[in-house]
Amino acid sequence: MIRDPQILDGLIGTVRRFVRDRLIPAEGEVEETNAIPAAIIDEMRALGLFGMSIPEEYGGLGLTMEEEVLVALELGQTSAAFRSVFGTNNGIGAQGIIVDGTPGQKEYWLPRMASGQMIGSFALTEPDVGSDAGSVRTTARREGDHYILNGTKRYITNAPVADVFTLMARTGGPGPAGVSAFLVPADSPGLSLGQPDRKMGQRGTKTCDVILTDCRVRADALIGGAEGQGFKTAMKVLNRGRLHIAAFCVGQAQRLCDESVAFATARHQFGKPIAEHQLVQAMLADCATETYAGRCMVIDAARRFDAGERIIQQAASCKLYCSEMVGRVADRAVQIHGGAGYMQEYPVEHFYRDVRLFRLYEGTSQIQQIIIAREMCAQR
Ligand code: COS
Repeated sequence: MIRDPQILDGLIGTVRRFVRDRLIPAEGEVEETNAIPAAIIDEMRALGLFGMSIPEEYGGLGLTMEEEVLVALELGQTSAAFRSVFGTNNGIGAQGIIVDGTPGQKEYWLPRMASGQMIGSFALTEPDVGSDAGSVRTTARREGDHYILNGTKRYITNAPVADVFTLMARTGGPGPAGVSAFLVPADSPGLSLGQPDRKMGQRGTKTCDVILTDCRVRADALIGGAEGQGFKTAMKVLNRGRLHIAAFCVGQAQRLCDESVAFATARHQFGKPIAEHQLVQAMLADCATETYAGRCMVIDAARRFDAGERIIQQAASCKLYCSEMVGRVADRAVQIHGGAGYMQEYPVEHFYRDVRLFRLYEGTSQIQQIIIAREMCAQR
């Protein structure tokens, strides 16, 4: 659903110019320094990028899913690390509060996240808990007006800079029904951070462990004020997050197509641009076709989301297809560039490493397949 096409066009135009004029030129610096320049983070705040998906009543732009997907298609056209700066505030770090938070939790946290004054992060994964998200081992024990949390959360995006974590911990018996979601301030007594993770790609993105040792949080930190709802909150957050990631993958694929065309038309072999050789044309055509297919499916699923349809299957299909697709596109882009594609002077080199993560986080491809097949069978 697009509320006002003119306003959305204005926003998309602004994001497109920001990506082209500010972010793409800074990609090399981010690769070198493994950090996003502070001036760029300030500009992101000024543009309202931290609060795109936060409702307007809490100071955000209140984008619908379709609008968010269209913006993500633009943001995807530069290094993924830039998105990670504000990605958790729009996505997994804020959506738990938006979908299941109490009015008090919304009023306190959302305006601060929308302005970018505070960073929200999402802490589900643990050293021994990944795909089997319902088996969370971190515990939360009620003690008077507080909960005492113990456990370790792993590979947590934006943990080094976060002000608050949407954190899943066990308050009840085994399985998903025993999991609760908490809003844990980063300065809570007993919370500490691990060393920064050293990753294959997406340089500039900050991740590390979050360690809870008798960490005390107030009882009103429980999202929605009800125990045992945390797994469902996490799943609802991921439904939306998976659509966003899928759209972002399509943006990345589009950039890879553009880089490949630019290279293939400029590079001459056998007396003509390599873009005029049919085997290169085949690779370009496959990239463009798959990118277009991804674009169509994410927009369709986003419209269904906005219409209130159950989109668990579609979100998983989009995440599965688009993350696998951008991997194929990145592989072909490197192939089209030949030896140059292996060199750091060309952006396809780091895009190739960066996009590998999309098949892993917010649910691996195999988890998406399980979700899709389960939904198909449940509908019979
Ligand atoms: N949306 C809404 N509700 C959902 C849901 C979804 N996508 N998936 C499950 N639920 C609900 C179920 O309806 C069920 O509710 P009831 O108890 O009322 O019936 C409840 O949650 C438990 O679901 P289920 O029994 O399916 O739990 P499982 O342990 O079998 O879950 C999967 C399996 C694979 C779906 C889940 O563990 C998962 O998504 N894993 C991947 C986690 C992930 O993405 N990790 C990445 C880290 S975050 S960056």
